Amino acid sequence: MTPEKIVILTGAGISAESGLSTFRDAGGLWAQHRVEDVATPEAYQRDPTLVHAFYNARRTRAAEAEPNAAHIALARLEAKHPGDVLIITQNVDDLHARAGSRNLVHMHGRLMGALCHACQHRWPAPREMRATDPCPACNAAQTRPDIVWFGEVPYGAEIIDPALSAADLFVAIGTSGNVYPAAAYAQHTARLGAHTVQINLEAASNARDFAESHFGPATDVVPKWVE
Ligand code: BV8
Repeated sequence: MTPEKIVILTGAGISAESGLSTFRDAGGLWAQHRVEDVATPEAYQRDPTLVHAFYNARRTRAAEAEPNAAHIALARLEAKHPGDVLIITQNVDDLHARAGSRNLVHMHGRLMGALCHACQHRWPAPREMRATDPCPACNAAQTRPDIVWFGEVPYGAEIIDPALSAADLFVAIGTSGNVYPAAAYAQHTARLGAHTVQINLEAASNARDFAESHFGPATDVVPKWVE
């Protein structure tokens, strides 16, 4: 029998019970900061100090957070079906990796990475990053977090696109379905014949693209779904 190919898309909701803020829930990050001020390349050009303050604070909180039962259950699923499970995360924390997931794409980048805006060299982020930190490769003082901001091209298309095309099962966990291209993956895989499942607190914006829904906290629902 051909093993089932499973693609899992995760969003901020899976890390909420690890203590990390979501974006669009009441009191979420976008209620406290304007996207245009902190999460666009234009914001970085205009006020790099403000942008770094936003990401430095989130990096500190992410470093102090621990993977929860949902991250751990997904790592267990991958261990049970090696080579057949891909996790695509929109999250910039490192909780999936710390839970043990290996077949993992950080499509919106990583808080724990630094990127040179001038030469694209990458290196591990210091806890407190500044634009004036010199690039280890070209010495430019245009250091930024390795994050995909609005208007930039998400990472990992060379892995994501073939995996979506081959998926038998597509599962979205803890994502509101508002940010593209990730929000289009459910419709895309459904049209190609995959079974689509959402696991969330409430119906996502793209709820009509899912054949099956499970509503509840990720730490409760995901381990049960994996078993
Ligand atoms: C691009 C930085 C071109 C990282 C982020 C098509 C139509 C319309 C617009 C567009 C379009 N295509 C592109 C766009 C423009 C734009 C976009 O989507 N705009 C939207 C807002 C209209 N997209 C882009 O600019 C993207 N780039 O498209 O390039 C391209 C593409 C492909 C090929 C060539 C060219 C770049 C997007 C990058 C966005 N970066 N932020 C950071 O600072 O972290 S977005 C931000 O939103 C985060 O990255 C986050 O991951 C992402 C998604 O949010 P969610 O994870 O879903 O979080 P949210 O708070 O919304 O929802 C949480 C959910 O969890 C809720 O449903 C809640 O109920 C649930 N929940 C809460 N607690 C729990 C829970 N569930 C379970 N258990 C719980 N305990």
